[in-house]
Amino acid sequence: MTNAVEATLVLVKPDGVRRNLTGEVLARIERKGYTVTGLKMVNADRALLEKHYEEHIEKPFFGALCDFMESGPIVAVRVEGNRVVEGFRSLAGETNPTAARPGTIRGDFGRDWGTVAIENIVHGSDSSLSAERELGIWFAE
Ligand code: RTP
Ligand code: MG
Repeated sequence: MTNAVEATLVLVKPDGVRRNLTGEVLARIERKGYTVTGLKMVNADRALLEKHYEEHIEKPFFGALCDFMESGPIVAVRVEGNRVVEGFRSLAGETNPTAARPGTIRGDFGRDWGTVAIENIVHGSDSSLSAERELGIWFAE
């Protein structure tokens, strides 16, 4: 497991794009030694989000999460590197910006507004299987 070159999906969510943090996120990814191998700006619709967040469809925050993710453009990034799935989750920090440690993207930049859907700047795939599935959704031909 120490040598496993893989790809992950990173999303700069609408709050990150609105706050001009796209470059900051990309810089942290590149400084860590990962390689950006795909990049696009997307206006997500509900159908795309239902595929992406299929594990959350029954959750009480799902509607608010979709409203948030549809509130502006998203920057979708394909990132490659050794153990990058785990590595990017570590760069991102915990889901809730209050709990996320300083030095992580969410810890440094995430604002805890107490909204139903947590606004936390970035998404990162949570396993290499999820990454393959999600890259197929966001980077479909
Ligand atoms: P992500 O999928 O975006 O990388 O974040 P994650 O794995 O850390 O968190 P996940 O549990 O997959 O939740 C997906 C996104 O939904 C919003 N959320 N709100 N109010 C809440 O309890 C709540 N829980 C999740 C966040 O935007 C979270 O990143
Ligand atoms: Mg997740």
